[in-house]
Amino acid sequence: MKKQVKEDRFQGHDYYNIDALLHDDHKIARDAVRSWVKQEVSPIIEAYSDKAECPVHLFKGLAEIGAFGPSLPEKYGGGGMDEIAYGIIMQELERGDSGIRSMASVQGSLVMYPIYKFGSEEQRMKYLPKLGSGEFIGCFGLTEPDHGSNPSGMVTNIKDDGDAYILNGAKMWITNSPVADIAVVWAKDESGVVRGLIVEKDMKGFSAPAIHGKWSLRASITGELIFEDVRVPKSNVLPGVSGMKGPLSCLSKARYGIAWGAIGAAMDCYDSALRYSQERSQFGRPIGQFQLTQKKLAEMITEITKAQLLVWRLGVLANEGNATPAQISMAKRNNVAMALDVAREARQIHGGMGITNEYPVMRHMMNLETVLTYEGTHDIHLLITGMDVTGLNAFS
Ligand code: TGC
Ligand code: FAD
Repeated sequence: MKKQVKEDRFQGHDYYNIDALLHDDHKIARDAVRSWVKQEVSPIIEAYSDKAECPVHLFKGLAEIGAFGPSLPEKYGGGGMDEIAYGIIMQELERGDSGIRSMASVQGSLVMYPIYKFGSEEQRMKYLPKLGSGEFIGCFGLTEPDHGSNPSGMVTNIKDDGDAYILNGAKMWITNSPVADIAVVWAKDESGVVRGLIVEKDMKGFSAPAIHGKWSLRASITGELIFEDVRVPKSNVLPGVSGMKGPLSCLSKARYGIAWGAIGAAMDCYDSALRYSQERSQFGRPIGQFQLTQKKLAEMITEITKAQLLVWRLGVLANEGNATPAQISMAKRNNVAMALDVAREARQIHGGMGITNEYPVMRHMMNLETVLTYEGTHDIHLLITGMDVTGLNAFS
């Protein structure tokens, strides 16, 4: 017999009436994405996570709701909205699943953004409309097998060959790579300067095998990028940037979205735990009546509220063009760790049921282990804050 899909009873939580700080456009975007997630993601996400498969059919729907590059100009396939709208959309997607938010983060912030920001007009017009509409899937290759937290040590390289470059090397842990049509790849030129290239899937010598065996982000597909003498036309090099500033600027854009996204996962765990605490009885009363359960729930909503205020202010700064990379690091680190703590506490409130896929908490908890690591680990972001406040660099 086919298993009945449980109804998604999620309700948003806004303890400090942060809604009053939002514009109508923000609330419209939030409500539209929330109902899309209830309709398209919640009914299938446990099954896709269970079989460790990416629901690639959702790329088109994500495009239709404007999840790819919400704050990029409409002319270039974006949504033409502000940074707060971008954040709220990521929050609602990650409420569904971190892997679904990842699909949007990579496409919008790590592929469309560098082509928009650093690409030629020809590159923009060739790739951005197709990426924005979901016709093309993109991926972002920075991390290498031996260079994760320290991407500037990368060994992937390009050598001049007339009207093209010859690309060699390998990238590791690349979201969407096995299903991608194009990859934005960061490689060193013969002078050791980092350049960005757009590599197309059919280029000879390029392959993107999948990585299997993940216990986290199971509904997201992850792979490698392998380049064996790939001839990349010079017209595919991003002309507008050289050096680590290129990839790191993209990371700032994506980390900002993750700072919002993590709140979505936390809210879903809190919402499920709150409802469970009211519906589940032990010792003749709802478990929510026990002080120890109330302590967990009270601390969860306190931390969620603090995180909401943090990203709201960060969003205002981002809209003014004043959010610094270090401020973004602080928010990414704080909010992802907060969400993981909330997921762990919510798991306890659900008792044994918390480890099953009847409830979303264990899936969020496992996903958040990746989110804590990618886009800069928890400790790397701490060191970025440390460097910002002391002026002393712990990395060199
Ligand atoms: P450093 O010497 O500090 O800086 C080089 C240049 O870049 C500038 N910069 C930034 N610009 C924008 N945003 C940022 N976040 C920036 N950080 C630095 C900087 O001002 C400088 O500019 P200029 O003009 O002086 O040249 O660079 P470094 O190589 O020493 O970097 C240090 C460190 C450790 C902070 C950096 O390497 C780092 O952040 N490491 C973490 C690696 C990381 O986050 N990898 C993520 C890979 S992508 C990913 O995980 C995608 S998952 C997607 C998904 O599925 O959702
Ligand atoms: P390492 O850098 O080897 O770190 C291992 C440990 O050492 C960590 O705890 C780290 O904090 C610690 N450490 C390292 N250096 C220091 C230091 N100086 N001081 C203190 N502690 C330190 N990358 C991409 O380019 N594109 C993608 O699309 C992408 N998607 C991903 C999807 C998934 C599912 C995962 C798991 C990763 C993805 N990544 C992607 C890679 C991700 O960004 C890296 O995993 C991350 O940056 C950490 O690198 P690493 O795994 O090599 O760990």
